[in-house]
Amino acid sequence: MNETGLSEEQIRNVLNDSKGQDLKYGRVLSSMCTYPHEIAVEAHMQFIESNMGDFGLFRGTYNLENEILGSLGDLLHHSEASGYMTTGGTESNIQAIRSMRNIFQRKDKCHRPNLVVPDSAHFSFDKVSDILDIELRKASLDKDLKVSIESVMSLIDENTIGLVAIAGSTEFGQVDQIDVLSDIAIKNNIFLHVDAAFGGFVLPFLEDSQEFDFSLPGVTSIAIDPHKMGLSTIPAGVLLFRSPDQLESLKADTPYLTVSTQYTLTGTRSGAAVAATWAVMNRLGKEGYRKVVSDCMSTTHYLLDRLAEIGVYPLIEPVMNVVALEIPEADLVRSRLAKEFNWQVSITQNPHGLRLVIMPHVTIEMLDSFVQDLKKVLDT
Ligand code: 0PR
Repeated sequence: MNETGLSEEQIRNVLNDSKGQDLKYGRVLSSMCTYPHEIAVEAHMQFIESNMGDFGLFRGTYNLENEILGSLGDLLHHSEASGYMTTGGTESNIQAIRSMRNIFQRKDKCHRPNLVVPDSAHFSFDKVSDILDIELRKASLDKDLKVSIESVMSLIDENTIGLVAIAGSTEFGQVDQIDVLSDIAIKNNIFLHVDAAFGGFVLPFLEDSQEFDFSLPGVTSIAIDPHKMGLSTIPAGVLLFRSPDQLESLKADTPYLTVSTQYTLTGTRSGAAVAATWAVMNRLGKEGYRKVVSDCMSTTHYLLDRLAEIGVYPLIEPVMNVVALEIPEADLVRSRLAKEFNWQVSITQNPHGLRLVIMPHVTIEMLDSFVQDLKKVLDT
C-alpha cells in the first residue's frame, strides 16, 4: 500500500485494465455460474454494507433471509426446514457433514466416523474429510454414472454417520437414485445429505423430474445454490436441515454480538447476497425459473443435435444442462479449443470426456460457432 492514495481516475484505470483481463462469459462453456439477474445486482448494491454475522443490526436483511429459507423449504417439500444462507455449496456441504459428525459424537461412538459419497461427489467433500477428520468412502458409479447402490451398501458399517447423494453432479449433471438411498439411510439409521448445489434450481423446474428432496423421508439435509442456476450474486448458497436439532448442533456462543448465538461457519456474512437472492427469486417466481430452465434445456438439445451432425455424442443422455462428451484425447482437444479459439470448456475425470455447462449466457449463436471450431480441432 502506498503512503498516499491514488486518484479515483488512477484507481478506475487499474480496475478497467483488470476487468479487461477477465474473460467475458461469451466464450465460457465450463462455468456453473453466470451473469446474475439485473434485479439481483441492484439489490446487492443496495445492501452492500449489510452483515448477517451481526444480524441484530440488520433486521430487514434477516427477514429477507427467513423468507428465502421459507420459500426454498416449500420448493423442496418441507416448509418447516431450518437452515441459513451460506457462501455456496462448499460451506453447505461442510456444515451438513459437521452437523452429522456432532450428533454422531454425542452418541458416544468412539471410532473414526466415515461418510459414504458417490465417486462423482464434488471435491468439497475431500475438504470436508480433511477439516473434520472423517474417513471418506467413495462408492463407484453404475453405467449411467449414478452411484452404484451395491457399492454404497458394501461401504456402510457401524461407524458410518451418513450418505451423500447428488442431485446434479458437477461433471455429468446426473442425479443419483435418491429414493433408494433414502430407504437405505432410514434402515441404517444414518443421515442423508443431498448435494443439489447445482440441480436444486433445475430439477423442480424441469417438465418431468425425479424426487430428490425432503419429499423422500430419509433426506435429512440439502445444499442448494442461488449463485449457480438461481441467478443470484456470489456468494449465495443455502443449507436446509429437516430437523432443528441438526442446525442446533452447529451452535456457537457469540456473547458480545447483538445476537448471542451463531450457527454459521463464517462470522461476517454478506447481506448483499441475501437481498440479491430474495430479489431474483421473487422477481422470477416459479414461472420465471421454469422459463430459464426450459430455455437452457432447449439450448442443450440444440447442441446435441449439432454435435451429432459431426459425429460427437454424449457419455450419457443429459438430465440437465450439463453435457459430458465422448471425445478421444479430451485434454488435448480442450487445450486446443482454448489456445486456437478462446473457448473455455472443462474435463470429466472418470470416464474421461469433454464437459460443457449450458448456462443462461450460452446462446445458439455461441454453440454454432463452437461446433464449427470443435470440428476443425477434431479434423486436424
Ligand atoms: N456441489 C456441487 C454439485 C458443485 O457442482 C459445486 C461447485 C459445489 C458443491 C461447490 O460449490 P461452491 O463452488 O459454490 O462452493 N461446482 C462448480 C465446479 O466446481 C463451481 C464452479 C462454478 C466452478 C463456476 C467454476 C466456475 O467457473 O465446477
